[in-house]
Parts: sequence; structure tokens; C-alpha cells
Amino acid sequence: MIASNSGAPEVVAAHDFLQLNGTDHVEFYVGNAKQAAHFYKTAFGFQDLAYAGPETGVRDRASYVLQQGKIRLIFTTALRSEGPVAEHVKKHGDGVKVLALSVDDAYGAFEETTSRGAKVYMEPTTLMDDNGEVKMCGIYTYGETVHLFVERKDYKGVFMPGFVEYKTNYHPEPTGLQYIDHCVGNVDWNRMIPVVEWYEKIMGFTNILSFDDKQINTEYSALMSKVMSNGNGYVKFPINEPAEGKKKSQVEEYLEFYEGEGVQHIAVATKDIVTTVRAMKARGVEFLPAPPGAYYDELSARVGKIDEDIAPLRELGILVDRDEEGYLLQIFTKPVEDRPTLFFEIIQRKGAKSFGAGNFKALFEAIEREQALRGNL
Ligand code: TYF
Ligand code: FE
Repeated sequence: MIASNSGAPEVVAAHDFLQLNGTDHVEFYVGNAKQAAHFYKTAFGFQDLAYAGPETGVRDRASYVLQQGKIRLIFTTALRSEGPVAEHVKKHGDGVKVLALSVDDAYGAFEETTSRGAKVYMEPTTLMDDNGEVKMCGIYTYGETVHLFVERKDYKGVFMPGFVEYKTNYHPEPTGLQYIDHCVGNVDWNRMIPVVEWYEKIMGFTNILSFDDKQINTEYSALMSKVMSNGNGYVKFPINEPAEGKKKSQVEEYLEFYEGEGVQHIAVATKDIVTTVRAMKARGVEFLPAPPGAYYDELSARVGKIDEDIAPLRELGILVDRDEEGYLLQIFTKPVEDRPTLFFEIIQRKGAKSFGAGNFKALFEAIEREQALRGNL
């Protein structure tokens, strides 16, 4: 925060005018929300929370809200061929439409962002029922993706007005997922800087880390990435752009199959990555294959002493990286739909605040092997 000089016109420096409390929820637009909800319950261990659809007076769509730890995911599908949900799915396939952020003042967030030039997605709205009220508004970010600002102060209902409790007799165990650590966007050629500047200007975010194509490359491809963070660090959005390489980069493959910019991966945190990943694998989640054995032979030399045994990390293909503050363990799923677009990262932080730059080479080579199998490298 920069103090303003008395007398001089106030410089609008990046400061935390939005006061975000973290991620409120992530909404996916999908071809079949009932089956998507079943998959995220079965494979990821999410729990029933709320529902809206024809039975609750919503005519054009059905939405299932699932929860695990602090993470809330909504799966929404269209009930007719026309309308914004059907059109989104036709173009992009299943994907993330909404990254909703928790605020104390949704109307204020609308004022702060639209006065700085944000494009309006949803005017400030107050939803009310017997359980209280929820206020929200929304703005567009990259591609057709939007940010909602959600103020739910003392709302007592299951999710928000318009939703009823979703209750089934199918309750797979949670897998230990706790909160959303970061959500990454893939943007077009020459768009990373404008999007980064958009987060600085419109949202008051700062660029906390940058990786250029000299640092992120393999024999075949490259990408660039800048990590944007809000003031308290609860909301982090890395932004990736493809870079020139011998062959097609994974970001280009995404842009081609998503038919535009969008959310590439959602990183979810766990306190025990070995248990979480073992459970998810047993339930059918597909992860990128483990890096070559040499990665684990050289692990101790590269990252020093860690609390975990190396054998289960090697068995499951979990990656480890260290920074000045500690270390982190991470692993990436394969894309979770047929288009090679959205995937998930499971991450356990042990002090480290970074993003696993030491794993980029091993990771991107694993991604490229999958790309080659799809005929897209
Ligand atoms: O979010 C990150 O920066 C890390 C690394 O296509 C990463 O998870 C970056 C780009 C990418 C996959 C992973
Ligand atoms: Fe990540």
C-alpha cells in the first residue's frame, strides 16, 4: 500500500480495494449436470449440498452444488438447446464459467471494478428467502469466463436463495480436499500482459511470480506464465500464454479445443497428498504418469529432507519442489473431459508459496507425452 502525497493528485496504486475473502464457488457449465455431479462425488469425494432446477421453479437449467472442505462446485446444464448454458457448452465443451469470489460488500465490488472499466456480466442483485439474503454481481474476465462477487454475510440457508437442499442416499467418503489454492487461465498469444494488467487495474491484484519461455520449455514446446494474487494471497490466478517452440504447446492445444481462452486447471489443497491421491486413483481419477525413476533417485539431492517417505511419492507419481520458505508436493490429473482442456492439480504446501517451477520440465514432458498420444503435438 502506497501512502498518497498530500497536494499531489492521488495516484491509483495497486491496493486491495476488493478485500476478497477467498473463493466462494466455481461453476461449471456441462452437458449433463446430473452425471457430472455423480462423477465428482464418486471420484473426487464431493458431498451433496444444494440443487436448483425445474422442481424449484428454474425453467431453463439444472444446477447441482457439491462441497468438500471449503470448496463448493456447481455443475449446471441447459434443459433446452437455446440459451447461455447450451451455447457455452456447444462451443467450449464442459468447462468453468464462473470463478466466484467471496466479499463483504458485493455492491461496492461492482462499483470498484466497473468504475475501473470492467465489463458487466451481472448487475448488483439481492437474492432473498426465509434464511436471509445474498448479494452478488459479476464481471467478465478472459474469454467467456466471469467473476462473481458474492456477499453472504449471515445467510443461513444451504447455499443461496433459489437453491434447496440436495439430498441423496449416495455418500462416497471425502478424499481430503480442503480449499482452492489457485485457478489458472490459458489466454491467447500476446494476451498474457493485457490480462495481467487487467487484474492489476480492475481487481487490484499484483504479479507475484513470472515464468518466461526460457524457464518453461522442453525440447518441443514452451509457455509463459505470470501469477496474479490479491492482497491477502487467498486468491491466486496464474495466467498462461503459449510460446513459440518446435511443436505445438499444451496451451495452444487447450485454446484449439476449448475454442478460446478459459480456465486450464484448478489446484485443490490437501493436508495429506499421499492419502488423497491414493483414494482418488482407487476411485478412477486418472493422473499424469510418474516421471522417470531418475526424478526420485535425485529427489533428496534436489529438495533436501522432507517429512514424507519417498517410496509412496514414487509409486503415485507425486512431484516435489522447494523454495526459500519450504516445500510443496503436487500432482496433476489428466484432462477430466474428452476435450484436452480442464484438469485438476492436487497440492500440499509445506511452507512453500511457489508453484513448482522445479517440476516444470518433468511435468511438461509428461503432458507432451499425453498430447502426442492425442495426435496434438
Ligand atoms: O499453476 C502453476 O503454475 C503450476 C504449474 O500448464 C503449471 O501448477 C503451469 C502451467 C501448466 C501446468 C502447470
Ligand atoms: Fe498450478
